[in-house]
Amino acid sequence: MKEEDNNESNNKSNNNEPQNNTRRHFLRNTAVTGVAGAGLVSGFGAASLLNSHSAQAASDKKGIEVAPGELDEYYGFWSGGHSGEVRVLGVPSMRELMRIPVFNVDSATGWGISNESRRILGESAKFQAGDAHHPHVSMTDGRYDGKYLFINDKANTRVARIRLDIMKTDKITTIPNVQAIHGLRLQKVPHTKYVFANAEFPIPQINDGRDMEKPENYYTMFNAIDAETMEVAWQVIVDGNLDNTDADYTGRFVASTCYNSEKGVTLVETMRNERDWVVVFDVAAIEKAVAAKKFKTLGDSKVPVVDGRKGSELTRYIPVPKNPHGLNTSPDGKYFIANGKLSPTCSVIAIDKLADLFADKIKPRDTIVAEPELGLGPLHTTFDGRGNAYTTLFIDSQVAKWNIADAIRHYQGEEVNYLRQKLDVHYQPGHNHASLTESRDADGKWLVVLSKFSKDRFLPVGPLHPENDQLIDISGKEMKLVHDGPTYAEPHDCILVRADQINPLKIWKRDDPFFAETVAMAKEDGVTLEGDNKVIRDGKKVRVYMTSVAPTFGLTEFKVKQGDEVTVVVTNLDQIEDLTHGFCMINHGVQMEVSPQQTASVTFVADKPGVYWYYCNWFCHAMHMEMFGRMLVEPA
Ligand code: RUQ
Ligand code: CUA
Ligand code: CA
Repeated sequence: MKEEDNNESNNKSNNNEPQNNTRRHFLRNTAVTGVAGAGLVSGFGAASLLNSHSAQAASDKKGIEVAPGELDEYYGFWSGGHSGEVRVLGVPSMRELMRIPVFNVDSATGWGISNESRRILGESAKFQAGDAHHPHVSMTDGRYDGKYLFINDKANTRVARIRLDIMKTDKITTIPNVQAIHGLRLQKVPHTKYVFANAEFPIPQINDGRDMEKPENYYTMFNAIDAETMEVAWQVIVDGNLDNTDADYTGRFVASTCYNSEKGVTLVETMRNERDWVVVFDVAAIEKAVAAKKFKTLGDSKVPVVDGRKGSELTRYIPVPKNPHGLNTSPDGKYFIANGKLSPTCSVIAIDKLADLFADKIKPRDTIVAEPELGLGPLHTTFDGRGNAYTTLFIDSQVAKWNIADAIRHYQGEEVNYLRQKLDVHYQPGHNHASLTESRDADGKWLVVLSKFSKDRFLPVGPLHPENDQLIDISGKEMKLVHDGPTYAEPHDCILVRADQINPLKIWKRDDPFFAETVAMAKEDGVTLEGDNKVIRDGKKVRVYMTSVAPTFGLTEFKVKQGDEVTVVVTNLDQIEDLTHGFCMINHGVQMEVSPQQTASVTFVADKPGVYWYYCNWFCHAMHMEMFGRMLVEPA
């Protein structure tokens, strides 16, 4: 088989595996037989295991070369999965431009260490881990407006907002009375008023020890967060669980997949039903119910909770096969597409039929206008703006390109082939994402496929392998793989935004709200941050204010007493782009970034007597090594 030849040639340098034991076959066989062996999946026959797909076309470099000094056409924002961060890449070069710490602790910038970051983390600063899945850029009238990027933390049930002018996290909200925010999307029209967030796991309500052995009493909720205040606006109780979500282009409807209609608490139980569902939320009706005070609250939370379980006027449940995963809105605003995962199909829901569904003029399944069969393990679908959809097939390790209009004609009984192409990827793709695909501007140029496994593709780096983010040119008739990009755990998802849609600042503004509380503290101490170098004692608390101008700190020594709680505030007076200083207090686990015109602060206890050097740890000057000072800690 051609495919094995292909893999074998990739294998040569690092192992002698027999041909039929390639990673691709191993994963595909275990994934399918593992499930089918339990007798739970129909339609995944042995024949489909033996299908060979055509060999991967040789990598075609044309079009991705972005020469030194040249800029990329797109910003890509990558989630960092359980690394907890967000990464900024240039596309098509796939060069990593920046990392934005969010739910993690970051040694370089001091995220999770500095006072400014800890204020933003709030109560959840006690967590040093997170699981960031779905990055999405705020929109106005269905187009990216470049203001914010929102992202979920599945691990600790949080939603964060990143300001795209400074590329820093500026708000983090913990969602009450639910567990594991997974699917996250934004209202597209008229603008991003709400961030919609699916809480995945049903739990007892209230979760205080009651009903633990009664999973039938558990439930989960769909959440809307006000994008400006980042407060939870309302929550909707649902049946089953919630996986992924997306919004329409009218502002009225949002749809979420549910893979656990069974309300199972084990894997096997979640696969019992041949169909689960897509739940559609009527945002306008929910807002009306909340305004009319038709809600309850749960526990200490004041968030309005409305009931969207089956029979509610606020939701409709559309049965789809089986354990569906991704939910994607086509950029023409016509369709919600639910990806079947354990079914080889995608279900295409006509959004213009939903008003009739809510008016009870039609039945839930009447909204389905196509259910194309694409291959094994459809997870996520993306679009080129020319009527084609691209669906990742996790088990087949392929991307299937298909035509939506043809799939609809086929569903109506016409003999038409909706499949355009299947392209091998390496291996096990989760999300894929085409340029501008979540907006009206979907331009069909680039497709990023986030492959979960990379065996045989890169130099080996120990048992832990990188993932493989592959870049595919979709501008022509055929998809062409043009680049492999190894990445660290675990880009779940990414979003590609045109470079002109993002407008970052080059140096900080002195009145930036990011450090406004620190500025207010200085004001109370009578300190002018833009010039003063002062030590203020306040009982056992000591505040040390200093400036930094390359290559010196305004204070080259300060004295405290053993046991003092010391807050060091550094203001970078340099006005030159790219002249970042750092502050590191040796043997105190303290360091942070101080970029041009930024004020940053950090608090620690001077618990050991003696001399402690501090130094600048961002390279700033020929005399950067000499940018230091001493903290003298007098014994108690
Ligand atoms: S969904 S597993 Cu993005 Cu595929 Cu989180
Ligand atoms: Cu300042 Cu290095
Ligand atoms: Ca199920």
